[in-house]
Amino acid sequence: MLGGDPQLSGFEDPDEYGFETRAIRAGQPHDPYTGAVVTPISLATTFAQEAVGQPRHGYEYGRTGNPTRHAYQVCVASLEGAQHGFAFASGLAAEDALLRVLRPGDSLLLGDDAYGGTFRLIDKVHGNAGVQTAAVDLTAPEKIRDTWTPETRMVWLETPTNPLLTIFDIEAICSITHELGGIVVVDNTFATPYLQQPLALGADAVVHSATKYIGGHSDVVGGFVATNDDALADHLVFTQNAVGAVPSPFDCYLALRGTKTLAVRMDRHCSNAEAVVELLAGHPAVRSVLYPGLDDHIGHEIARRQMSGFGGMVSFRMHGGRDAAERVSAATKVFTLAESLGAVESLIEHPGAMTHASVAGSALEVPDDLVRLSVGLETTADLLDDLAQALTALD
Ligand code: P1T
Repeated sequence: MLGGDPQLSGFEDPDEYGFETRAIRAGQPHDPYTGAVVTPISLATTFAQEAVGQPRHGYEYGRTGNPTRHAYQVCVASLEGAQHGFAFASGLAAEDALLRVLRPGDSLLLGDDAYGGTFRLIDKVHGNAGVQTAAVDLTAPEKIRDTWTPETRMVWLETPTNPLLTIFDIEAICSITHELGGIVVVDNTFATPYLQQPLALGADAVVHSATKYIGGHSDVVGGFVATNDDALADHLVFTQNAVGAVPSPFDCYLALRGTKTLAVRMDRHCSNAEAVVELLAGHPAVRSVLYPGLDDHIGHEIARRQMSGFGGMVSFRMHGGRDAAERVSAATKVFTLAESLGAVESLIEHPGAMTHASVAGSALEVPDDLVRLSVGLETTADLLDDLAQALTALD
């Protein structure tokens, strides 16, 4: 197998090993000449051929295939329990590659809370190409039947969703969608494969913004698709090469490096988020806290079933409306006011004005008293003190 030759790696069958071992070893053979334990950044854009049309090790041109990208693809595919993995230049590029299976006249059902850029891509780019979209409240999976038309091909969802942290029941949604003859795509960015593996629950494809927890350090933009569907994999191989939205070898190296520590980072993201939730839930300025780990979260039981932890993302609504939400977002010192999520440093933002401005006026519009936190890996007490002082500063 390319990039995973067992003789070179001493790592015969990655699937036998646990998550953390695969994150560190899958697809990453030791260098056959030096024994180097780190996959090199392979910069060559072209590869010498044995004879006309006969590449030596399967590589011919850097857009089509690259050894660093291959190692990263094998590794993250293994973590998602997938036979096939494809890296893209951004999360949206990965999404675009998947959406290109749809033809003009086809229809897509979209969970009614999702990243603003995803909605913009589906609505403005694929919408202009003739794909219809209907937003559906997937907390009631039976609504898929009510909204389904003969043109519907795909259900697309995030869980937990961005930014409302809604939980959708992947297994129930897949079972209804498959019965109706469609496919299900799950954006697993918030949960990561460490906390949730949608393919094992019936999803046909998983998509990631690797810019977030997979990269984990706010220094690489990337996207990923994992699937066990051979026809979808053929479409993705074709699209990755034909459209060319591939990540650079350096980007692949950074994302692969981040992946090695995904498990330990997620454990701390989860425990820091739980501490933050406890502080917010008892604060008089806070109207409600949105976190699937809370007993009274409407999706709590489903989250317990389909996730092994509740994640590092926390949203909350303020009693003081938009003004209070904007003021608290601008008043923290350890939490940085910025878009994005999933990295070592804690971030705070106002989704209505920032990440989700493009859903204003749509079925996906978010409340304007909402604040979103990406809880990072700093000292827990520093995070709590920082939020407490920002909330107190409102008085
Ligand atoms: O930014 P990019 O790598 O292209 O990924 C897009 C994307 C896809 N899916 C989800 C769930 C996302 O959250 C994102 C990007 N989100 C942000 C930048 C944000 O701050 O929410």
